Amino acid sequence: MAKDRGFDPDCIFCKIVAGEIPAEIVRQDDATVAFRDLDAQAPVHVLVIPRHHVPNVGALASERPEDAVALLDAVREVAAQEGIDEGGYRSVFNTGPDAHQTVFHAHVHVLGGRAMTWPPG
Ligand code: D5M
Repeated sequence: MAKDRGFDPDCIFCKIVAGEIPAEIVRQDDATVAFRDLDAQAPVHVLVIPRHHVPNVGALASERPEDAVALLDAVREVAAQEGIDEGGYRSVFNTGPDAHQTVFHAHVHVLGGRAMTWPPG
């Protein structure tokens, strides 16, 4: 598929959206896909991503605000589905290298199932 603003053939998360590489998908809708993080940092660790390729959540909010809302809605639904909504959960957007962003396709980490500490490292 040709590279366009919505799909980057070199992006691992675009490949998950396209079904080109496997992932344990727990939820999906027209705008988002949610799947388990390969490097889980908590008993529940799900990544929620927009289907459309943008490099980070700020770009998503400015370029596709409707997808940003869908992403937040999906976080709430994943938390309920995973049974972590009552105990509480953390939603993390890493933006840029200093924040330890390693995959430059917008995503939110949804972590739960254990007590979190603050401040984060
Ligand atoms: O988070 C990027 C996250 O993406 C990191 O926690 C590992 C995870 N990851 C990377 N590749 C995969 C695949 N193929 N499946 C599931 N999870 C994956 P960041 O905020 O960029 O550091």
